[in-house]
Amino acid sequence: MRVLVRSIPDSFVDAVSPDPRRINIPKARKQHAAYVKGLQTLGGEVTVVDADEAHPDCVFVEDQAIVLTGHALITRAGHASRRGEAGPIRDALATLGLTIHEMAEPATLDGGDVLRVDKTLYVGRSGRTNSGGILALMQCFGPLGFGVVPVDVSVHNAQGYLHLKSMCSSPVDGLVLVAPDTLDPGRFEATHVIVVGDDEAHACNAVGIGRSVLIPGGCPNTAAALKEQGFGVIEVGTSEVRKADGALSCCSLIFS
Ligand code: CIR
Repeated sequence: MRVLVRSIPDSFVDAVSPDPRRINIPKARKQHAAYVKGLQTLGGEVTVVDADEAHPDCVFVEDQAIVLTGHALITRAGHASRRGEAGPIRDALATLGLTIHEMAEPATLDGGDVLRVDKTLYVGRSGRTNSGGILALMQCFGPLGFGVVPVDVSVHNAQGYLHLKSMCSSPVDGLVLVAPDTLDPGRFEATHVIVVGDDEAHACNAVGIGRSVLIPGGCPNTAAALKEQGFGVIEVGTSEVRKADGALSCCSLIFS
């Protein structure tokens, strides 16, 4: 699997956050390095894009592109301060051989609102992703065989969930993780659907390769549930990205 990540700038302390808390930059970089190492351990071939001091949130590359079956849809981020992050991501993806597609104003979409489960793309209609962004997603990936299913995330935005994938993720094929009291887990057709515990809600956002998953450290019940269902588990610290409303999936684009 290919993995694209971006380094953390010193300006990460100024990342967009509804609840600004002091980010420890050396600790954030250490956690990021462990994340990258975890994905390499699982066989990921990692490309690192340089940090951009002018864009404090640039580590969150997931929001900048949807990458599937050799095609990359470069998004137009929902938060204006993040729109300048896209150029180097587009260039890196083009260099890796992907066919590039783009969306135009007034469309907005954050990759954190797009959950792929097999050939279905669930897309959150959120404070970041609008109808134009959803239409652009349909126009790009519909002809490539994907169904697009909008999900209203606005009510969950009010609960503090920024994106659709703040509440759920599908770190590897056949597995969906869901935060408690959010989405109906029954709506996802996957062999393994796990609703994580109340005190581990943030473990609903995970990444993985093959049959192994990276989850936030300190979530023993989620780790046990995954292991019980046959998945390998690597725990990584997420305290610093969480201060910026981020999670594990936000920090990479993973594609074959
Ligand atoms: C933002 O507000 O845009 C960033 N501080 C957090 C983005 C997190 N991205 C993601 O969940 N995909």
